[in-house]
Amino acid sequence: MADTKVFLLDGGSLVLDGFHVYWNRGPGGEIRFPVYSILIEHAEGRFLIDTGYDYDHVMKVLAFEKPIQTPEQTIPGALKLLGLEPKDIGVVVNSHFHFDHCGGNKYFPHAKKICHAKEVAQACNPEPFEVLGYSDLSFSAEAAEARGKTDQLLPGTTAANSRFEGIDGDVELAKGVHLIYTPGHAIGNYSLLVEFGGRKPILFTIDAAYTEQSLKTLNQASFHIDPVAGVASMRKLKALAEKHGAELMYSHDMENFKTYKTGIQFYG
Ligand code: 5PN
Ligand code: ZN
Ligand code: ZN
Repeated sequence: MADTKVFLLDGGSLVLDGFHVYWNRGPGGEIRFPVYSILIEHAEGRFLIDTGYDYDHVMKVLAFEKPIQTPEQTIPGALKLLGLEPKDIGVVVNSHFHFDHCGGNKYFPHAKKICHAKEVAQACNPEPFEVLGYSDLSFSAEAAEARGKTDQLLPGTTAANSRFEGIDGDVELAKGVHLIYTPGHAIGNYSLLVEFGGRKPILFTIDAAYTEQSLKTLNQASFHIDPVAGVASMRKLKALAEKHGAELMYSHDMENFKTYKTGIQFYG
């Protein structure tokens, strides 16, 4: 059986204030942070976890986040570095539907799509304080229609080819690839644990903990639906990393990201 490989697709960067990254703690001031997607080459298929942000969407709706994204940092561009095209991806999983995790979904009408069972409904009808987070609706004809934003849909995106299979709780996506239910940041947030034949596991916190500092201090981002659940999810991740002897990797931590393998380098 072929060994599992994990590639990180660099998706560019954004800026937030320190009080958004570190809720009620700060310090304030601009923090530029990375956005990336996770490609898993597995004996059971090619799985893409998240699809980054769409530059034009961010410039139109959240220009204050100052996006920087080269052509190689778009989803098609990052796949091309690996000699791949969107059609080569069989399964797309979204950790949640904040705009910086679903912006490239539009390139995968052919793929099987998976998310938490409550996440599409949340994008269709977000809490008032979640509206900006769930602002890119190009991933789902259903959500775009529910929010009156069908202008965001790429021609060819239909209810049928943007449908999601809903899951709940911890789920083994493929052998040794575990989706870890970590609600709080989003109603249906997932983290990801990947086991390998020849190296220690990697636990991707995704947005349950933006940075190493977030997890260390149990201090989540200011964007969340249930902060108490968010703290419990961070404790769950700490315990899981300990149990598996896993290396922790964070979703939006520039200092750590600079040490991560990207492009043609991989884990596995
Ligand atoms: C990067 C970023 N910026 C704004 C929001 C938001 O309003 O909810 C989630 C989120 C983000 O991840
Ligand atoms: Zn998020
Ligand atoms: Zn995020």
